[in-house]
Amino acid sequence: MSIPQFSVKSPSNEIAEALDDAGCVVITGVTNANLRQSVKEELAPHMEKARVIEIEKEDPTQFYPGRTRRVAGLVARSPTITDQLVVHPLSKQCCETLLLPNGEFGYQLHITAALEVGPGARSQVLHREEDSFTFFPKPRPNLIVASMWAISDFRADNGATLLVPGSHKWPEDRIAKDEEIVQAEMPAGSVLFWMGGTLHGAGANTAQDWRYGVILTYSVGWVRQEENQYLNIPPKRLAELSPEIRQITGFDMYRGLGFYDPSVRR
Ligand SMILES: O=C(O)CCC(=O)C(=O)O
Repeated sequence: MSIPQFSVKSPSNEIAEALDDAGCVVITGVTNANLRQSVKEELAPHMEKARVIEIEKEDPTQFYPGRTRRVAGLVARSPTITDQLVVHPLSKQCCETLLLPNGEFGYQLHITAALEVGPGARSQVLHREEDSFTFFPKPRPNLIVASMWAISDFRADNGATLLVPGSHKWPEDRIAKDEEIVQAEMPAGSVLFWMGGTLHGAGANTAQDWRYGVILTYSVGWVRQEENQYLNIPPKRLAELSPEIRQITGFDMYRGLGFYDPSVRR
């Protein structure tokens, strides 16, 4: 099975249907060079400080491979990502189609991170975004939609994401064969969506350039978010957010979940 490919002009309901069916889709031509440059500039001071484990010192059992860099807390750190990617119409369409049936009162931002894969990095172990929700037997209900925004080109040799299309519908005991693993090669400006149940991981980088992506994942509004937005978004930044962003980052109630007393928080 391959990854269905679309352009930004394709009808978004067809994109969401293909995502449901194959568990992953690539859409090209979604962001322009100015937006990508703004993302890089806003995150550069944080990326420079991010710890990179040298290959010689890396532990092969670690989830994050050596020679990779990761910066979270993107709502606090990047206005461009917050305003233009977090609530992008394509993401909203995919979440509305695939998450709202399992949580009609809304969905929320689950993880934000900028991910760079450097020359020499090994591939990451294949995993599912929904692996924290062990309560549900596999295949689990749709709980998460994930996106990876290509800030650089994603090529087979520089660590483009590995995916196993269709694996979001697999039973517990099915293991991916090598020939079932494909790579999401896509030019800068594209976005890859995949389902929380789809096996995936960063590819190995055998090239000379760093692969740069921004991962934004979304979950149904009644589960705990993987990234703690209440700590990663300081009050000063929270006060700047639009009602829509505030809601999607999880600061509004989901029915009775998450109620608070405004007189306590100053
Ligand atoms: O970097 C990638 O392509 C995938 C990253 C990923 O799945 C993760 O870090 O959880």
